[in-house]
Amino acid sequence: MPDASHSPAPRSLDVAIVGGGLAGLYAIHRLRGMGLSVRAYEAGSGIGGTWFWNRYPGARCDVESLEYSYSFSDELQQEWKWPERYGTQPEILRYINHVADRFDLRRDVQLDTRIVSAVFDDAANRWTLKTADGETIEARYCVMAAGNLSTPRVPDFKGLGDFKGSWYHSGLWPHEGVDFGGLRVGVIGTGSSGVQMIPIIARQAKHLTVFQRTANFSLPARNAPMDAERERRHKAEYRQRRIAAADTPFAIAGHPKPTRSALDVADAERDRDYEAKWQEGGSISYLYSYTDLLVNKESNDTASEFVRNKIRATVKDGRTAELLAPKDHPIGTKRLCLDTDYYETYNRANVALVDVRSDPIDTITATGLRTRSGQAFELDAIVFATGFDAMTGALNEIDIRTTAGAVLRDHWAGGPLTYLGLMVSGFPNMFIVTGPGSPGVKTQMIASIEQHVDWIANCIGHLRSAGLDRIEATPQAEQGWVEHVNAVADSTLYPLANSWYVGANIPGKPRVFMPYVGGYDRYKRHSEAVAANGYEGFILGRRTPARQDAAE
Ligand code: N01
Repeated sequence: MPDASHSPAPRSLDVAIVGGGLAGLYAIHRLRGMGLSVRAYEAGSGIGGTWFWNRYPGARCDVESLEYSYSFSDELQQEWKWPERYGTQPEILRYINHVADRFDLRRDVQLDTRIVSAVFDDAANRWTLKTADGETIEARYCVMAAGNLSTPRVPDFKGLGDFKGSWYHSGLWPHEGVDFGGLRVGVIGTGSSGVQMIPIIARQAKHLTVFQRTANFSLPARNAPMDAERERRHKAEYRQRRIAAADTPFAIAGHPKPTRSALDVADAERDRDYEAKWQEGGSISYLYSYTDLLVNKESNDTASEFVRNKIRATVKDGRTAELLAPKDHPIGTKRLCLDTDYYETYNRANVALVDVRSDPIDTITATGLRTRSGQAFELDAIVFATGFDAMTGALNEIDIRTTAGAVLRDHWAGGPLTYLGLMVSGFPNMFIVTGPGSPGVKTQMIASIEQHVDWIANCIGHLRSAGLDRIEATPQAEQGWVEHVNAVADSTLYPLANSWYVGANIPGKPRVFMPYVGGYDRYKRHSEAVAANGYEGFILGRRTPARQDAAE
């Protein structure tokens, strides 16, 4: 009989993967294909990460479906049919589940399992992970694929516990959906999530009040059913298009590189250019109108003012239009939203916009909320579209440390430090997929995920073939990369915005520019050159005696 007083021996893996979203699933596929034992641990009760959690009304990707998909299998990209120009959340989740089945990934995903700690034993050269349920996992390498926007944040308003109605966060949406019919609803937040859900909730609710702290630029998505001819042409050129995409800053093909400054063009011609992009829909094409929209404030002003004028022309109430017209940041420096009828929604009789910049929300009451000046709003339901503890939240939630005394939360206390967004000095054999310092969130995310996972897989393959089992970023390389990431950001207009890119949405979070905005193409070339040059900036070694390795 088994002895119940003994807990089972820890599972022993080559690679433990944290997260079962797009990154974790591709990591399983790629690393398992090298003959490694891998397993992904996913907190949700289903795979899909972002697309599993963010089920709010109107949730869809704002990168076109034919681009926002895996490229690693030509059969997969040829056979999958996207019904619309932009994928809805249910459609993308269906796609992810199809990929998991098609490549037999599920057997290496453990659902409903939250990793709470990861400790690297310096002498044994192994990671030990613990789950919230007390399970222990040991692994030579750890791949953090926990997502950049996976730690939902509800602001610290007083009184939320007293609220008698229902409340929701965009990133923790009930699976059964929410019926807002006949209700007085308040939406707090006007980022990408708020902008997508507001038009739909407005159509369902008796009354909708939008509480806006910062007006955001939004462009029309111009979503439509997939055009059969367009799909056929795209699929016929898929491989070439993926190669072309890898040579662009956003990892998205099909947008001719601009050649002129916005200031080199006469006003009327510039307006015609912006109008054409406005009609075409999509954010990349608009930001690609001229070479310097993200680096020259004067050029950017022309693009920002064009959109402000569109808002003024759309929203009938002048005061509401001015409130909706962003003036505190250049267009594109906060994540540019894409919408369907967002500004038009404010012409509805049942929709009101409240400026909570000048009069912030103070208290959630039993029957609604109250602002600092004492203005009260009666609400039956509150939706927090208030964002995430971006880029660092998911990893800081895990107690990551080493027996040599390094603690990730301490190492990152002044802001995240990484080398290439892939590794952290002092934390050997721990890789991050699209972490801080990576271009991931500023690109077609799946392209960056595939590039990072391929880099990690090649790195582990290199270690194995060289008889090595340990890799660590040097503090000097990490410092150099962080300085470079900041210098690149400082050469652009991005730092002018209070965005989640700098952690501005989280009170007390150190203000550090986190994504690498030098472009996917530049990053890919650089990170691959680092590997080709013998992993410059990393220390590679061997810790495990050959005998022990053979026994594993
Ligand atoms: O979150 P956000 P999100 N009082 O942080 C406001 C991706 N995404 O979930 O700007 C009042 O952008 C906050 O105001 P401010 C995409 O990368 C993609 O919308 O901080 N308001 C802001 O308006 C995106 O960027 C897709 O002043 C408060 C809003 O809440 C990222 O996810 C769709 C507040 C938060 O906006 C995050 O988007 C959805 C307070 N105390 C998301 N605290 C697509 O692909 C915060 N706010 C389409």
